Amino acid sequence: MQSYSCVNKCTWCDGCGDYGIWTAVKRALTESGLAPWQVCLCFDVGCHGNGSDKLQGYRFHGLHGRVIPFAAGAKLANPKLPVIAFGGDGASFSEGIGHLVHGIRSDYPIVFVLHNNANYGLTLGQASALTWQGQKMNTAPNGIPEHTLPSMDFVFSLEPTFVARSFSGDIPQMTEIMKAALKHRGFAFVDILQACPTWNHFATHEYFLEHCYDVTTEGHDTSDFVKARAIAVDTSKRISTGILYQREDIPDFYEKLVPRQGKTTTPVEEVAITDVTAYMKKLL
Ligand SMILES: Cc1ncc(C[n+]2csc(CCOP(=O)(O)OP(=O)(O)O)c2C)c(N)n1
Repeated sequence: MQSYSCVNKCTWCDGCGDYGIWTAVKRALTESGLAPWQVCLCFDVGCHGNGSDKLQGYRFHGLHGRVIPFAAGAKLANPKLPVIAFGGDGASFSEGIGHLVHGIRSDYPIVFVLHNNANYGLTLGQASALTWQGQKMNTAPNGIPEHTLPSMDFVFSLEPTFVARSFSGDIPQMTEIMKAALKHRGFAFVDILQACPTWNHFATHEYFLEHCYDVTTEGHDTSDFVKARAIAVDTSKRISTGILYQREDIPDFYEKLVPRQGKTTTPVEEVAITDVTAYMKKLL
């Protein structure tokens, strides 16, 4: 099969978690039997977004905070196409938080991979909504006064159908999660806790190694919403990773669209040149 490898060199900092995530994405796509011409990869603006030209595939690098709308648009136009959207925590929980809300509640059938380095990396380490309260960051030398946004509680409040978490140092686990997310019926929220050795000196690679545990080793039931939410939210002593919650029994957004019922073609296949002259004449 054609490879996802690309001649362009990565420009991320040494030790950046983006290397691990980028590797897992390529592995997951390859192991899913998908060639680069069979996928659509959508990137937000940020350090992670600079990976958009470091792998093969149909790729789209859009505006900051807007990756979910354009990924969802691509998917709804061509539902046969696997679509992955990549976004940073800065973009996804501030500029683009409205899109995240509606992406989850609408259950658009796409995979969303959160590059969660708990800061605005590309613009040199400002605090994001997910930076731990009190951490000294660029433009916040005394620590930010706001409390940290409880991202997982927020995601669960939107009644998601797939929630998973991993960390950028665990390539095998990220690969398996992404493969499962690609098969998921609706919106798959994949939170990757990402090492950022340049700007994030609190949630480091070593910290994740010490605190993360795989829920499959404890027989976690992924259909248990209450338990999944509880172990996703409480990271005070240890951090649960793996697929935390999944349900496959409800139709996704596209499947629920009344005008699409019974159609065997996709919207892109229905695009045709239409002569509107008669219609325009009627209007004038
Ligand atoms: C609407 C808008 N706001 C702000 C910016 C400036 N900007 C570009 S990248 C970036 C930081 C991105 O941080 P994050 O989304 O967390 O991704 P990371 O770089 O950490 O991967 C910012 C603030 C922009 N380009 N557009």
